[in-house]
Amino acid sequence: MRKILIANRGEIALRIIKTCHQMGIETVAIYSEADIEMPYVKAASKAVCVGEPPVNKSYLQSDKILEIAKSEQVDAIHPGYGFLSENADFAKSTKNERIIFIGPDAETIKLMGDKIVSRKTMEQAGVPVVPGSGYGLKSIEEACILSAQIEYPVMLKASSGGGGIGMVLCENEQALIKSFASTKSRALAYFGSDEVFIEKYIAEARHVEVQIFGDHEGNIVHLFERDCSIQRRHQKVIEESPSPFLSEGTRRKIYETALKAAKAVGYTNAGTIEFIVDEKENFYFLEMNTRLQVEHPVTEMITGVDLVEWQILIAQGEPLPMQQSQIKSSGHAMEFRLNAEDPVRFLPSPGKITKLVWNEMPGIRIDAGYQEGDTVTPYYDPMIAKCIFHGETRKEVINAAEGFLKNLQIDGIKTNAPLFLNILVNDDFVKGIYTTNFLSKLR
Ligand code: MV4
Repeated sequence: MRKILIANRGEIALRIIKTCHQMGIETVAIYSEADIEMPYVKAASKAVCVGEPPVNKSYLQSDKILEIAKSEQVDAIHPGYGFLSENADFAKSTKNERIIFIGPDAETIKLMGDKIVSRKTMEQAGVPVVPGSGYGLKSIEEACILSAQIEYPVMLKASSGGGGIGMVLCENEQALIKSFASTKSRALAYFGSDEVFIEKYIAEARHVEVQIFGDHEGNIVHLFERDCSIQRRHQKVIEESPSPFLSEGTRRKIYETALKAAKAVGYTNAGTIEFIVDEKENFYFLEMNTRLQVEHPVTEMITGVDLVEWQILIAQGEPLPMQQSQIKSSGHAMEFRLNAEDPVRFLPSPGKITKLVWNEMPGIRIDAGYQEGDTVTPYYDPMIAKCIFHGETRKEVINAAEGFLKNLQIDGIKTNAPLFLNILVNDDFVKGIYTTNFLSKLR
């Protein structure tokens, strides 16, 4: 490849540009009118304005982005995460223009985007799924009968949802009846389909995901797991690898299962298989993310692999650069998503970053989308940087993170750094004892 268009913004656009330039590949950035001063725009070989600030007028304008890709004569488009990254139609129209979409093929994106179809596909492949309806519910009566069989609590999920959007926890029949119609109409408004299904709710669980890669010769490898149980309202806050909770036996089994899942669909490029793990270490497939994820640096820190480089090599038809036995996990890594947000009310806090100073040190990686003097606008995700720490042990990583965050200077905007410092001194967190409910209970 000679030239790649990055259909994204902020830290991930900058992250992709860095690898492209290391590989001698030219880059074309796109930017909205609100992003003209952003570091990634300056870092790219060339930048083209894609429209007005709102995402519907800029980063989601697939036709306009394709037009830019064609007129700039790029060989490929890297979609990053969010925006068009899991849009099967976009992947397909890119291919129709004979431009490479850096990701899996459109059919796989579509299959995994339908949570009922992906569940069924995995079940047939012998991958454990959570007990549930397994098909779209026709009526509230059907939902009640099945939920009584499965036993409450249950989760009502939109088949076209994902990532926590369009799902409701129902503790009993009354709650299910109350949520049924509103969940359906919300799903229709958000995703264009009102299909919903139910699953037994796995309580006090861990959210563990396995990074996998597939090439066009049918080889699949895993790059270990990430524990993403520390979330608030389905927004991940901290991710780490290895998971402090999994036993070696379960860990081996979860990798094998992830490989089985990826092989079942002939997966190519980077993907993540999400599992929910209960107290007894039973694990179940939840969904597959067909993109590079926000938390990919955790995997890069423990393996030394450049995931974006692998994505580009595979997209241009090369085999996986390493066999499974050559991929090693070393030490421990933890990522903190630094957001422009009010630490008390958890609401976005846009504004001008008047000061942004941190201490560079070995074992610390900062993937920032902004520099001192930049403005965080209200149009996009409020994440300003990812702080990733790597060390020999989990304890070492926790100490490094605490030292770093105490000395981090940010003025002009509020951030969630105080929340991180709270978490880092929490006994249960330090012991590695936490579930998806951790933040809702933290005081
Ligand atoms: C679940 C679950 C428990 N049981 N499904 C959230 C993200 C999406 N990928 C799937 N998610 C979940 N699905 C069943 N059947 C738990 C989660 C979940 C979660 C739920 C509530 C609060 C925080 C959570 C964090 C991670 C996963």
